[in-house]
Parts: sequence; C-alpha cells; structure tokens
Amino acid sequence: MTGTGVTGTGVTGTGVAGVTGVTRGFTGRARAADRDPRLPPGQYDARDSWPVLSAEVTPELPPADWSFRIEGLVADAQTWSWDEAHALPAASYEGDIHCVTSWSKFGVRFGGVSLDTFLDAAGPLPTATHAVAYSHTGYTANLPLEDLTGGRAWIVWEYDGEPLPPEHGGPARLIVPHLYFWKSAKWIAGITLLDHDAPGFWEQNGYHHRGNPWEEQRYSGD
Ligand SMILES: Nc1nc2c(c(=O)[nH]1)N[C@H]1C(S)=C(S)[C@@H](COP(=O)(O)O)O[C@H]1N2
Ligand SMILES: [Mo]
Repeated sequence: MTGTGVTGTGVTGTGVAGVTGVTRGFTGRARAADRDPRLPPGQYDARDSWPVLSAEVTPELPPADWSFRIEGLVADAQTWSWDEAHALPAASYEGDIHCVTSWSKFGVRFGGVSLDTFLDAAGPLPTATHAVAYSHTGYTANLPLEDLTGGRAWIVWEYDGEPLPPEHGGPARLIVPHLYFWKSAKWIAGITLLDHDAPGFWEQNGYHHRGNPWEEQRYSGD
C-alpha cells in the first residue's frame, strides 16, 4: 500500500496522467490476485500459529469423564461415552477455520465423528429448527440446526493425527468450520435442539446469531 502510493504520487507529480492510470489499474489487479481466495473479508492468515481463545480456564477433563449428549426436540435423547463415541464411524475435516478476532488458518485436519451420525441416532423432531451447543464448562453457542447437518459439523478428538490438546478443547470439541470459530464449542458436552433461537455466551454479548465469515457476520446487526 505505501509503496504503491508513493509510486503513484511520483508519477502524478511528473504530470504523466495516462501512466498513473495504468499503474493504478495494474496495482489493483495485482493486489486482488495476491489475496488468497480462501481468506474471508477482514481476515488474515495465521499460518503456523494457532491462538487459544477461551473464556474459561482449561478444564481437567479425562476422556473417562467426557460424555456427549443430544437432547431436546429429538425422538430419542441419547448420551455417548468416550468409548461409545469412538465406536461410531470415523470422519474427518480438512479445510480452513476462521476466528472472529480475524485470524484464519488454512488446511487444518481434525478427526472424529460427523455430527450427522449423532443426530441421526437421536432423530430430530420436525419442530426442531435451532440448537444450543453446550460445554462441560458451561460455555454455550447457538446455531440454526441446518448449520449442524449435511456433513458440515463434527465432534472431534484429533488434530493433525494427534489427540486434541486440552487448551484447544480436548478431549473433544465441536467444529462447525463454515461459521466463525466461536460456534465450535470446546470441551463439548451436548447439543439441545429447540424450536426457536436461543443466544449463547458470545451471542448474548453482542455477537452475531449465525456468524458466517463470508458475509462478515461478526456482531449483531452485521
Ligand atoms: N468452551 C469454549 N469453547 C470455545 C470458546 C470458549 O471460550 N469456550 N471460544 C470460542 C472461540 S471465540 C474460538 S475462536 C474458538 C477458539 O478455539 P481455539 O482456542 O482452539 O483456537 O473456540 C470457541 N469455542
Ligand atoms: Mo473466536
């Protein structure tokens, strides 16, 4: 930006208006092409760093104490232990994640089970339209049920082929990577299906109810 500005000003100063126009046009295209198409608006590439964002102290939660429940507007509310969850068909996500504080991370790999597998077992009722994901620590995040189905959400316990580190939500967390990462509740305990939207922790504090990074839905009203 600075280099471009200086060049443009210099050319204008010499009075070669036509050349200035060409320079600006070329620079604009070059900068648009440099921007990684995987990067949503207002985000930057965090590359090798993976910041920890937690409203709580990282809990001590051994796998034996972890469980995951689906309840609310379902035909058959169910709870899975660590072993029961691991007996389900494995699934993985490889792709990008986007935090509302503006870092994105490309090509991350998480392993676990598709949320569809859990939801299919519980059987959402036709009246279920929304969900609240809740953590063993009390953290909550609301989502339209649609955003949790169709192979777009997972319960994961592996990162890059290794156990998910506790500070990143281990032993297991939710990931909903097509939305800002605050929806991806760490230390996930369960999901309640509802017939209405019920704002979670950040949503009660001014954040957007859906949080689509491609539409920059950061704050309520965006
Ligand atoms: N339980 C819990 N889950 C949480 C959070 C939290 O504070 N508590 N923070 C959210 C936010 S704002 C983000 S960006 C991601 C951060 O995940 P990370 O710390 O693994 O990067 O977790 C989300 N899930
Ligand atoms: Mo975040």
